[in-house]
Formats: sequence, C-alpha cells, structure tokens
Amino acid sequence: MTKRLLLISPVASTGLVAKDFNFRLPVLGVLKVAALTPPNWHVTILDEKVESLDLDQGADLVGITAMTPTAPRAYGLADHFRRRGLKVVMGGMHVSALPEEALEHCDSVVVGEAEGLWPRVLQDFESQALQHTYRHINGFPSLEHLPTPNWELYCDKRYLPVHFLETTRGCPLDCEFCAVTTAFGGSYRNRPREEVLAELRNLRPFEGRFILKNCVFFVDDNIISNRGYARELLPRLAEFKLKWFSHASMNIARDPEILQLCQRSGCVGLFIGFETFSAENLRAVGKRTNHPDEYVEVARRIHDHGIGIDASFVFGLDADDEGVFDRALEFVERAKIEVCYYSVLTPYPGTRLSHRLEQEGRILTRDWSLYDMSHVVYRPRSLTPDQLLAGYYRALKESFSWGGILQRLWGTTAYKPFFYPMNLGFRHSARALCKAYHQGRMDLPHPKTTSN
Ligand code: B12
Ligand code: SF4
Repeated sequence: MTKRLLLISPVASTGLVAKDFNFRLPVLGVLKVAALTPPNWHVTILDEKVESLDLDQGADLVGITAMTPTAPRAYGLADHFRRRGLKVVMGGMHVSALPEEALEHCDSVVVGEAEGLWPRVLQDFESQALQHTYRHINGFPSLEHLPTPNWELYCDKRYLPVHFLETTRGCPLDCEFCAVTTAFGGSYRNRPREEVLAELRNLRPFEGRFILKNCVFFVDDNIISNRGYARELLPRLAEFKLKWFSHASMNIARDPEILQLCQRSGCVGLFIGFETFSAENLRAVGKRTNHPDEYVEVARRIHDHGIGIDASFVFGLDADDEGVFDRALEFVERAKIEVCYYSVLTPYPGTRLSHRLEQEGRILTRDWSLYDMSHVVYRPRSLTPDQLLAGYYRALKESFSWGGILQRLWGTTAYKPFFYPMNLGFRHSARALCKAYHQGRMDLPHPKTTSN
C-alpha cells in the first residue's frame, strides 16, 4: 500500500536571506531525501518560506530539515505533529550536530547525509522498528549512483528560476567558523562527471523566459576543489548553454586556464570568501587560501573574465577593531564587487569556533533563532556587541544604498541581468533588516543570561 511522506523545510524568522521573496530559492536537501524514497511512498514537500503549512495535513511519516536558525521552528512543528500521533524524523546540518537536542522533539534523527541511511529509516518505520539515531559508521557515503532529484515536486512553488546541483561535497580547510567540514568531511568528494552531466541533461529549462532559462547554482563549497575534475567537467557544460553560479576558493584567480574554462562554460558569478583583511584573523580561522594583499588583484582577474563576484566578509573575528567595516566598504567599492555578503561571526554548533567560544565562556545565548548571522550571539574580543551590530548594519546600509549599488556595478563586465536583480533583492532585505535593527529588534533579548 502507498504510504504518504511529508517533508517540511521550516522558515527562519529573521536573517538577510531567510524568508524574503527575493530569496525564494529551492531547497536541495529535502529534494535529495525525496529522491532516495522508494516508489511505494507518495512524497509531498512543503517549504514554509514560499507556502503555508496546513497543520492538520495528513501523512504517515513526517520528515523535517533544520539549519540552526530554523531549528526552533522545526522543533515546534515536530512537537505539533507528534502531539497529533505522527512519527517525525529530522535531518539536516543543525540536528546532525546536536542529535540529542533534536530527540527531545522527534522520534528519530538522521545524522549527516541521507544517502545510505534513508531507505533503512523507511524500512524500519514500516516494520515499526524506528531507531532513535541513524548515522554512517564508515565515514562519509559514496556520491556514486545518487538518484536524480525530481524537480517536478517543485513545479508549483514559484521559486526563482534556478536549479541547484552538487558536483562535490566536503572541504579540507575546516575554517574555524564553518560547518561544512564537520558535516561533509575533510576531503573533497566528487560525484562521477557523467552522473553530473546526466542530471544536467534531465533539467527542464524555465518556461516563458528569454533570459536565465538554464540557470544553475552548483552548491559545492568550492567548484574548483579538484583541478583535474574541474578541467574535464567545465568544457562539457558548454552543451547546456548554462548561466551558472558557484562558490570558489581564491586559488581560482591564480589559475588562468580554469578561469577561462569557467567563462566559456557560462559562469556568471562566483561566491568568494574574502572573510577578513587581517592576516592574524586568517591564521586564527585557518583560511590558508587567502592573502589580503592579493584581494584587489584577485577581483581584477575574475572580472577580466566577465565573471561577477559575490564577496563574503565576516565581522567580529578576534582581531577585528572598529575599522573593519570601513576596510570592507572601501574594498567593495574599489574592487567593484557585484554583491557584498556581510555576516556577523556566528558559532554554529559542531564548529571549532563553537567549541572554543564555549570553553572561553563567550557564548551569550543558545536561542538558535538568533543564529542568523545578523545578531551578535557571542562576546566579541575587540569590539562590544553594540559596536559590532552597529558596524554590520552600517555596512549593509551603505553597500545596498542606491549610490553604493551604482558605484559597485557601474562599468561591470559581469552579466547584468543576473547582478542587477540580485542587488535589488539584497537591497530589499537589507533595508528590512536595518529597519528592524533601528527599532531595537535585532538586540539580544536577555544578553549574558541565557548560556546554559
Ligand atoms: C545553498 C545554500 C544556501 C542558500 C539556499 C538555502 C536552501 N534553501 O537550501 C541560501 C543562500 C538561501 C542560504 C541561506 C542561508 N544559509 Co546556507 N548554505 C547553502 C549551501 C552552500 C548549500 C546547501 C545545500 O543545498 N547543500 C546540499 C544538500 C544536499 O545538503 P543538506 O541540505 O545538508 O542535505 C543533506 C543532509 O543534511 C540530509 N538532510 C537534510 N535535510 C534532511 C531532512 C531529513 C528528514 C533527512 C532524513 C535528512 C536530511 O540529507 C541531505 C542529503 O544528504 C550550504 C553549505 C553546504 N555545503 O551544504 C550553506 C549552509 C547550509 N548555510 C548556512 C547558513 C548559516 C545560512 C544562513 C543562516 C546564512 C545567512 N547569512 O543568513 C541562511 C539561512 C537561510 C534560512 N533557511 O533561514 C550554513 C548552515 C550552518 C548551520 N549549522 O545551520 C551552511 C552549512 C554554510 C556554512 N558554511 O556553514 N544558504
Ligand atoms: S569557509 Fe569555505 S573554505 Fe572554509 S571550511 Fe568552509 S567551505 Fe571550506
């Protein structure tokens, strides 16, 4: 008999890219879980960011994903469905780091990647033998022969026209603040090239669009992780006439051949983690690929290939002083960065940063809803929380003012139909957040009292 699986992606209440219309982006994690589900199950995915959830909805089993800022909402929903007598399984970055916490709200937790675990969860559920935790015992699962995600499940969601796809998981750098190495492992695992190409072939172009018909976001943390792999994959992308976007390490700017392959295969933009201008900070977080004296040149070389840059900066690292905001602002203007992505340092559970700040007694709150990179949830070393918050919101406001946007985009060689709307989207969210900040809504409710 067919069983019904309801997969839910909960929404976070705040954050720059959390719930805003401009960031109606698809959720790949639950789509991957759906793809791993055997055909005797009927799967529905509900993404609270783009649709409302019927709390009386029927299902045989409920699966809920959670990132840290969505965890409180995810737990609330799990409690609700369990009160209704339904079994709830949780997965995703946050609950994988804190399975014991999650088990207070759900019946079962999938720790880490669903591949290799999910079919067993469903089998156990069907034979009424659901276990509390499912985890990989031999490291990380193989990325070979992954089932193809069924994008039809998203056909009514009115997401922005972009398909998400992975070629790699994992990252060896293990930057202190980043959740990726703990979650996906300290080596790059590449998917077989032919399987990536088959997945691309399976994607349907977005109907009714003149531009951005074949837009793909490779959600890899570093699209050039394995140079040999990238050298062979990139030329093969040409047949799909993609406009693609991804993350890359700064090493890409030192590799003219790869940059050219990116350009020829339709790369419109790269998210680059510049993070900080302080060599001391870079040493402390372990980001070995970055050298601040090269940043302007890195941007120039990427721009020379018509590729736009989404530059990420983290504020509140231990060596940051009050000048950190102006240094970032000056750089993004001078280097004509197409999109600036500022974050307040946030100690996500499971990261080295979280362990260290915990030991140093510097965590101010474990209200996960505030872990959205727009609040200060720890005690910074060289700034006060107020200085950090004020500087962060000033940088956001200035970078996404009309003047700031024009200054950065004027004369850009990057693909404008991609970056102009993206800036408008960020401007909209940044303004809403700045307003909340000026109304005092981004302060911690009870600073220094909630650590437990
Ligand atoms: C693309 C992306 C985004 C996109 C799209 C997010 C989305 N809708 O999915 C955007 C730009 C919107 C975004 C936003 C944010 N992001 Co983001 N994002 C990513 C990125 C690069 C890829 C996500 C992805 O698709 N991964 C691939 C999928 C397959 O992996 P997955 O989702 O983890 O799913 C697997 C398992 O976890 C598990 N699983 C997941 N869910 C479930 C559910 C069940 C029931 C089961 C059984 C299993 C299961 O199975 C899946 C397959 O193996 C990751 C980094 C990374 N490498 O993952 C960061 C990452 C997830 N983001 C992160 C953060 C912090 C944010 C923001 C808070 C940033 C901000 N400044 O606001 C916001 C939060 C948004 C929100 N929901 O409120 C952190 C999360 C840390 C944490 N502990 O939560 C990450 C890990 C980045 C990092 N370097 O630390 N993000
Ligand atoms: S910040 Fe980037 S380079 Fe550093 S560990 Fe995370 S994914 Fe790897």
